[in-house]
Amino acid sequence: MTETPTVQFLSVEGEFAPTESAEEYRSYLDRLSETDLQDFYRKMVVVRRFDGEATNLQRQGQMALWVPSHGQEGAQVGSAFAARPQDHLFPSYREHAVGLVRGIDMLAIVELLRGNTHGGWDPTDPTNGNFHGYCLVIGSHSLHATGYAMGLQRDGVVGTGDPEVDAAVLCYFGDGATSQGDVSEAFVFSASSQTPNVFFLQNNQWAISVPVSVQSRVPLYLRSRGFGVPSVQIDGNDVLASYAVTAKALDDARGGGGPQFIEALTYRIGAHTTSDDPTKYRENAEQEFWVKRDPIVRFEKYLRSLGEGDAFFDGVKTEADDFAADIRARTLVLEAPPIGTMFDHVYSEPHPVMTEQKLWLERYEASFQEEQA
Ligand SMILES: Cc1ncc(C[n+]2csc(CCOP(=O)(O)OP(=O)(O)O)c2C)c(N)n1
Repeated sequence: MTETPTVQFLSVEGEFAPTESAEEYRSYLDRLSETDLQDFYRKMVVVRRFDGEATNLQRQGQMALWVPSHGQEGAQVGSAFAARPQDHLFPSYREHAVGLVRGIDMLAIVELLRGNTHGGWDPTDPTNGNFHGYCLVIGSHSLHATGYAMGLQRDGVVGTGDPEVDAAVLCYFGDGATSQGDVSEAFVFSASSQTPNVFFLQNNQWAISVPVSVQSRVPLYLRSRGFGVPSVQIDGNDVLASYAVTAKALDDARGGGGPQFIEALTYRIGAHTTSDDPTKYRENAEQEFWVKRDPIVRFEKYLRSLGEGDAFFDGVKTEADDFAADIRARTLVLEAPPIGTMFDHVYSEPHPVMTEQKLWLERYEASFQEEQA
């Protein structure tokens, strides 16, 4: 197995300094206008602010759990911008920035983690940008994504040569997910059928408390090659690398070139979830190393070198604060759903055991009112 160097356009200091391996992707950056670059920055800042507000809301008892995305904005925003409207995106549960780029109402993620809804948003609603539901069962959605891509193939919307018609599937998962059999099976099926899949791994270095060095003896991007799925490793904290490499992979997949695998090297700056305490298993020095590679700070330096000034950055900050305030206000007025709805989606058809359990719960709840009377 030959290792190839990591694709990177922006140095840690935010200077445009493409690595040799980035040259192949350089022309993809020509597609970007100044407004696009501003939007990359805007989305990264807004989602980080949203993420912070959601964490605060969890701490104030508005949600049982929050899953932070702080640090992974570069990988997510770049790759999501690379997708075309007709592409389908399958997230795991940390892809808040991808959801934002695809246009979902971010309150839906809060509602999901607050237990107000079972899915959060409807992926078949055209306003949700083909952004599929969050999936907490690690790696399982890689098979859903592969099945969906097989469906696109059979619908004849792959390799027609018409860029408005051809579609691909972009599937996100973490380093821990690559240890699941489901991901290996997804590689087998996508390689066998040459499906239009792009698998996007955010290697944030930890699967809760298990470091990537324990999870794999080889760099993770080499995994898929044994299945016949070509792969690239990128600097996941470089939004430009994430955009360009994903754009090419999606173009190839839509054109009938078969599946592709991208490993984005990034870092989960905070805790795995608000229930986790990384100080129990992580060294501060490691975190500091990654904080210096912050995707937002780096991209801001780059934009400033292009001539972007304070007015733009101040405007984005205000926008992000307003966004967070809106999410907070709308969260605080959410009402709990009727308790029985938890039984409604276990089976697609009515099921006698569910009906019985629902009735039991209703009687149980009513018994408190009887006691009070
Ligand atoms: C099938 C399955 N096994 C175990 C878990 C418990 N679990 C939740 S998150 C997680 C770690 C996942 O790590 P990774 O795939 O790297 O994603 P990250 O959370 O770091 O983004 C585990 C083991 C689960 N949700 N599903």
